[in-house]
Amino acid sequence: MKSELAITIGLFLLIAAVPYASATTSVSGPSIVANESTFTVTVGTDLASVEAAHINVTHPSNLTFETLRADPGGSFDFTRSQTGGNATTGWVDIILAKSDGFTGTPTFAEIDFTATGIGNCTIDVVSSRVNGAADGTESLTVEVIALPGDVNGDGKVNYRDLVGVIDNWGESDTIYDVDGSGTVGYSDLTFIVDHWTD
Ligand SMILES: [Ca+2]
Ligand SMILES: [Ca+2]
Repeated sequence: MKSELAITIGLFLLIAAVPYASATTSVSGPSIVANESTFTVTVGTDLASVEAAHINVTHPSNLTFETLRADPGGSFDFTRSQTGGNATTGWVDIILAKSDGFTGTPTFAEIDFTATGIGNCTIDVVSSRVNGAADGTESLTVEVIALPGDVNGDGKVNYRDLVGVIDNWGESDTIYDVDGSGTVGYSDLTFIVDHWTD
């Protein structure tokens, strides 16, 4: 029994110590969008060789699903997809395959959403199986704001919003970090100028 235990522990340590190739299915897109606007997120993988994939993505109800372009790069021979959901959550399911495999890092899908409610919302790769094995997954959090650059919430983007950025320079407050870079700084000034309303 002792030797069996030693073998078991030894095997466990060996498996734990051996590095394995890990891949991640990711979803990327804008970090901040204006309410009522339509934007695109991209679902991809960093795996360099894909024969078959099955990806399931969910989104909250304050994002309205618009269109799905599965395999936008034409990397696969076989593509099917379905969408569905209920009052609180929608989902997109995609399957892809190629008889002789695809070498490269394919884009699995592009999905268009329209923002229909203010606040943070998360687009989640719930599951991804690539070449028959579970892939790592990531999610994307999008902040839906009433009007991009309107940091004081008066419905206009103007000098007063520039003052808000200047007065909170170097902070990480998401209200004044209008470009979502993580800090309040110069790029927020140019973001406001680019979204100027009066
Ligand atoms: Ca304003
Ligand atoms: Ca910023």
